[in-house]
Parts: sequence; C-alpha cells; structure tokens
Amino acid sequence: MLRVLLATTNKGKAAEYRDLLKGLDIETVTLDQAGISREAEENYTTFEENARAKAEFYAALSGLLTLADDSGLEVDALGGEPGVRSSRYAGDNAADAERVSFLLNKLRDIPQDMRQARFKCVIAIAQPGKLTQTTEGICVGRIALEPKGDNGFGYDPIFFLPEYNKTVAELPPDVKNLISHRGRAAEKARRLLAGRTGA
Ligand code: ITT
Repeated sequence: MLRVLLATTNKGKAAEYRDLLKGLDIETVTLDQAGISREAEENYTTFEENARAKAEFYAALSGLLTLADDSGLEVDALGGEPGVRSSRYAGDNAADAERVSFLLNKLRDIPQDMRQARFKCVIAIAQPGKLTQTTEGICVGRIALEPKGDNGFGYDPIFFLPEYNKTVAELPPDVKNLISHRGRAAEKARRLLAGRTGA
C-alpha cells in the first residue's frame, strides 16, 4: 500500500484530510509519525508557491509521496488580506480565537453587505524525482459580525455561508468537507493519488 506523508502541523487540517482521503488505497503518516519536527519555509506570495515549497521540502526530507496544503482567507474589504498570512495574521503564536478577534476588529466599520470573503486551498503532491502536482479549491462566503459554532478550526466561526444561513463552525464536519475549499481541492487530489496507486 502506498505511504503518503500528510505534511501539516495543523491538527484541524489533519483531521479533515483523514476523512477526505478515506477509501483510497493509501496509508497516511503524519509528520510526528515520520519523526519530522523541522518546519518548512513558506514565505512566498501565493498559496500555490507555498504549497509546492511545503510538499517538496517534506518529500525531500522523508523520501515519501507527500501531500501538503497552503490555505487561507481572502477578505475583499481588506484587499485580499490575510491571504497567505492567514495563520500568522495576529502574530506568530496567536491562537485561533485571537486571529478571529483581530480580523473582526479590522472589519468593525464594514457593513454586512460588504464583507465578502473566500477561503482558498491549494494542495501540492510531491515525490522525490517526480513533477509536483497541484489542485485548488475555493469556498465563497462572508465574514460574520460575531463568531458562532464550535466545529472546525481557524476562521470557521466567522465564515458565514448565506446558502446555509450558518457559519462553517455550525456545520457538521461531513458537510464542511463536501463544500469547503479543502474538500474541493481534495476531491481533485484524490484522483491524482488514485492515479499514482494505479487504482
Ligand atoms: P501547516 O502549514 O502546518 O499545514 P498552518 O495552520 O500554518 O499549518 P497554513 O499556512 O496553510 O497552515 O495556514 C492556513 C491558515 O488559514 C490556518 O491556520 C487558518 O487560520 C486558516 N484556514 C485555512 N483553512 C481553514 C479552514 O478550513 N477553516 C478555517 N480556517 C482556515
């Protein structure tokens, strides 16, 4: 069975990938399980460049087929911020709740109809000696006026989906996985992985 390194230190992402990759003829290992504690640099300006850099860094370290994603939130009223800086927006060691408050504060004067935003996710699949492949997924919504819900992670409590009249953190995980940026990118990544297993 093909071993795939799931190269993320984000527990929320890792949990989602365990579900999103179910049913494939692969065995996933985490960075912890592979004994890897080094951190990849992700200083590029696009999700794609960062995802490639992350996947290629960990593939070279481990020798394994590696899946990594770079993802984040783009808010129109902030000119696309926080974007690739989503995880560091309120400082390097900030917790999810601090990032959420920081963003809500930045948007305090922006009315509901001008709070459009999107989550983006680029998945990169890298393997030593092979070309890296990428897939992308987008989920469109708007930034809520206050946090709601306990599911998910990161900015989910303030990412409001008008078609559900709920934030992502109020949706069950299986529904988030069907419609999220990561779910959409993973659907395409599943096909690439299936190609690599010959299935
Ligand atoms: P790894 O690099 O180790 O995977 P990370 O959390 O640093 O972990 P990113 O650099 O891709 O990952 O940053 C993504 C950030 O964007 C993440 O920390 C969240 O704040 C936010 N984010 C991404 N996907 C999200 C989602 O599905 N729900 C809520 N917030 C999300």
